Amino acid sequence: MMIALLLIDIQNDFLPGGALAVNKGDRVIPVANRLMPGYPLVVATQDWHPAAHRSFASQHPAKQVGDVIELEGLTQVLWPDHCIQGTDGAQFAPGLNQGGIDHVVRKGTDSSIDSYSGFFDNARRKSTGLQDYLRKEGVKEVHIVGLATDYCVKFTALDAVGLGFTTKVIQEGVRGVELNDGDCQAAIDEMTRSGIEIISEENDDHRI
Ligand code: VGL
Ligand code: ZN
Repeated sequence: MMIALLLIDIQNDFLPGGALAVNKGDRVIPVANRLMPGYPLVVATQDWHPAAHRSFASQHPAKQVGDVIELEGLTQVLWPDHCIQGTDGAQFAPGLNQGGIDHVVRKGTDSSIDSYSGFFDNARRKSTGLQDYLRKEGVKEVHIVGLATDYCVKFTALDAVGLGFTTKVIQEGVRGVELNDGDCQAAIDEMTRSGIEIISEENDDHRI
């Protein structure tokens, strides 16, 4: 049975010192590196925004980071400029074993809409190609690590389970933004309610 490991947005801007730093975000790197050799297929997503992406507070003069606006009819949190295409902040973490990645999916490339999920933009208007790739490879189950628990990990996992993939999130391998207290726990609860299993690295027993 084909299981893929999904590495979500393990990029410099989400690490300590980065533009949209996730607290202890760097802790997911050794977990990802340990897990990778155990999977037949490893897919990494990369947040990959144009410089004038509409999710950036800098594009809305009267607004600040953390403010919430309406964008394309959707609720949108405004972020610091991050993961701009081609910049150092958008590169994968240097400590990540990039030689172990089989396929990269870029998202957030349309300046008018955000894309938290690795599968679709937030309005589900366009797909990134991740689903087609996984189907082509015969993947039935995905295991997820990366950043951030309460945004891109959550929305990728919810889409994966909704698309019919058995979906597990490896708890030591994820860290969240926690814009508001409790956001990460709420994300874990929502994923669990949706049929996603939260497992620990040591119980990840599928290994080939
Ligand atoms: C992310 C906020 C904005 C993430 C990406 O990777 O979780 N969060 N862009
Ligand atoms: Zn982003």
